[in-house]
Amino acid sequence: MSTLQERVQGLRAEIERHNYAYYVLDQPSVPDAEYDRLLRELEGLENEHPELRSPDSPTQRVGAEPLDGFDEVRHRTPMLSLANAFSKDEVEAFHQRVLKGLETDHVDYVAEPKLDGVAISLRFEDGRLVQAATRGDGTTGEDVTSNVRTIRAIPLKLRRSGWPQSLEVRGEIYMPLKGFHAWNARARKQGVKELVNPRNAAAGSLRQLDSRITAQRPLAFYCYGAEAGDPLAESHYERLMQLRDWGFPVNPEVRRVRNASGCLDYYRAMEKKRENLGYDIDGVVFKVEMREQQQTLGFVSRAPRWALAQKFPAQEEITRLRAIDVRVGRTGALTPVARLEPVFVGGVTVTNATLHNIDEIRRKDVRIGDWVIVRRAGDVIPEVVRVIAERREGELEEFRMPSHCPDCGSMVEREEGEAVFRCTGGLVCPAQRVRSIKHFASRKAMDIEGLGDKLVDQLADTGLIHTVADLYTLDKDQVAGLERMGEKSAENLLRELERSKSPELGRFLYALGIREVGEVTAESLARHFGALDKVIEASVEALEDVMDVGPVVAGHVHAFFREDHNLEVLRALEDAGVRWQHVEPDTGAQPLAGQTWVLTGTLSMPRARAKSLLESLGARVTGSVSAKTDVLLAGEAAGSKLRKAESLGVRIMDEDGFSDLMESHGAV
Ligand code: JCF
Repeated sequence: MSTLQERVQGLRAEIERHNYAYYVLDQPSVPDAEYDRLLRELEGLENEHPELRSPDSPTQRVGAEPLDGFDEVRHRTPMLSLANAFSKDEVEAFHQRVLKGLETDHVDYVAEPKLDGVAISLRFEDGRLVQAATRGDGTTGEDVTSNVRTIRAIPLKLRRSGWPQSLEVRGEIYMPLKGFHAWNARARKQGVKELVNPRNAAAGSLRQLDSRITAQRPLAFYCYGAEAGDPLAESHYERLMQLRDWGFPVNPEVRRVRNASGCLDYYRAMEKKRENLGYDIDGVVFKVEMREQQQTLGFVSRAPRWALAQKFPAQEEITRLRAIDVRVGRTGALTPVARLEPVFVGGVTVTNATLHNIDEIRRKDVRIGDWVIVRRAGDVIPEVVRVIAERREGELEEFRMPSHCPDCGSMVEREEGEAVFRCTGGLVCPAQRVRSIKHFASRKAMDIEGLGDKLVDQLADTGLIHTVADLYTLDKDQVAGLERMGEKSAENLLRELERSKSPELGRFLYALGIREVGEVTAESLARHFGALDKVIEASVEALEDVMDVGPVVAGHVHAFFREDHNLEVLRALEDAGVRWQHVEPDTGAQPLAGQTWVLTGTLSMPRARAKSLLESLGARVTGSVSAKTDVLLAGEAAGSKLRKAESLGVRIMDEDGFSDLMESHGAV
C-alpha cells in the first residue's frame, strides 16, 4: 500500500474513532478544531487523488445530487408500531397479560425514553450502510439513503467484528433541542421560515430530495432494536450493548426493570428527567427483555404483545382564544395573558396562557377569536405557541396594548427599543404599591425602623394604607390593633414615622422608587437641582444634563412626574408634613475634573455617597489602583489597595482630609 493510501486510511480511522467517542460514548475525544483539521486534510487528499475516494469515507456526509423522487422499499421484516398506555392501570393490565402469556410470576423489561422523532430502518451488508428507509405503513417505506448518509451519528461502516453479514437496525432520527433552537435563532435573524417543532423538523429534513439540505440540519439518532440471524444476543438489553459496540448510538437512559412496579418507577423518573434530556420525548417504552419470551407472546395485528409505550399527557393542544387580558406585575410591567376555552394539556386544565409581550403577539399574529396551539411543558407556565391560521373565520382585529394601566389608570410608557410596556403609577398602582411601600420604608430610602415587609403586607391587606402617604395618617389604635403589634411597638413605629418626615432630598427621591433611579442617581439629581420642584419640572433634556443620567433614566424620571397620580401622592406627603431638605445645587464648577479616585477601607459615610460627592466635583471613581490613579481615599482598615497605592507613589488621603476637601468646595 502506498504511504498516501495509508495516510488516507489512517485519517478515516481516526475520524471514525472521534465520531464514535462523540456520538456513541457522548465523550468528545478532541476539540472541534482538531476534528475539522483532520476532516479537511482528508478532503484535500481525496480531491487531489479521486481514485482514493470511497462512499464510506467520513467526507461523504455533505449530501449528493438531488433525486427526482424517493423509491419504495419493502421492509424485510415489518416495522412494528407500539400499543399505547395512558395510565398506571393500563401498564398493570399489560404486565398481567404478559405474566399470563408466559406462565410466570415475574418478568424483566428493558425500559427506554420514547423519542418524538422519525422511525428509520437501516440495512447493513458486510458491515456497510446500503439502505435507509422510513417506516411508511410498516410494510413499505421510502428510500431516504442519501439523506441518512449525511447524519453523522449514523455509522456508514460498522466497528469491530462479529456482526452479521446482513443486519437491519431500527431506531429514531430526531433533532436535539439545542440544534433546533440554534437553527431557529439563525432563521429569525435572517428573516427566513422557522422550524415548527423538533419532530416536524426531523421529518421535514428526511423528506428533502436534495440531501445537501439535509446535511445542514442538526439531526441525531438512537437505535432501539435490530433484526438479523445468529450473532445477535438473546437478551434485548445485551443486543443494544452489541449495537453500541458496533458503532450505533444507544440511549444512555436505557435500563433493565422488573415487573409493572419497575416500569412505573421508570416512568416517574423519566417524567422528572424529561426537561433536561435535551430532546423531546412523548413517553417511555417497555419491552420484555428475553427474545424467547417475546416469541412466545407474539403479535396482535401490527403491534408486539411484548412491548408497550406509556405516553405522557400531550403537551400541546388546540383551543380557542376568548380574550386577551393585561396583567400588571410588581415592577409595573404589563403582560398580555390569553384567556382560553378550557383545555386539558400537560396533565391539567388550562384556561390562561402567557403571550409574553406585544412583539410576540405581532410576530405570531395572535388575535382574539383565533384557534391557537397551547403548550404546557412540565411546570412551565402555559404559553400560546402559534395560531392555526387556516381556522381563522372572517376579519379579526389586531390587539393593542392599553395606553393606561388596567389596575390604576396611570399612563403606560414603553421604553425605546424595549418590548415591555410599563405602568408609570408606581406609587398608586395596586399591583405595585406593596412593593413601592416596602422600598419607601427600606434602610437606604426613608429608613423607617420597625416597618418591615411583613408589617407592610398587613397594613396593605387590611386596607389601612394604599399609598406611602397613608403611612403618615396612621394612628396608634390602628397600628396596635394589628397582629403581633403591641401598644409599645405601635408607639415606636409612629415615632419612627414622625422622625422620617425630614429626609435628605436624595434619599427621598430614591424612596419614590422611580424605575432605574438608584441611590447614586437620586443623589446626583438632588445635587443638580437642589429642590424637588425643580426635578418635577425638568425636561428630559435638562435631566440628561445630570451626571450619570442617560436618556433612558431621564425618560423614566420625566414620565414619573408627568403622571398625576404620582403628583397627588407627593402632595399628600407634603400635607402630612413630610419636608425634604433642600440642597445647595451644584454651581457646575468641577474642581476635580480629570482626576481619577479610588475608594478603599471603611468610611463613615456610605461609599456610594462619597463616590457621588467626588463625581459631583468632576472626579472619576474607579475600582482598582493603577498608575493612572490620582488619589486613593483610604478609610479604616485599608488593605491591599493601600499597599499598592503606596508602592506606586499614588497620593493617599484619609477621611479627615477628604471632609476638608469637600467642605472647601462647598460639597457638604
Ligand atoms: O423511541 C421511539 N419512538 C420508539 C419507537 C422506541 C422503540 O423502542 C420502538 C418504537 C417503535 C416500535 N420499538 C418498536 C418496536
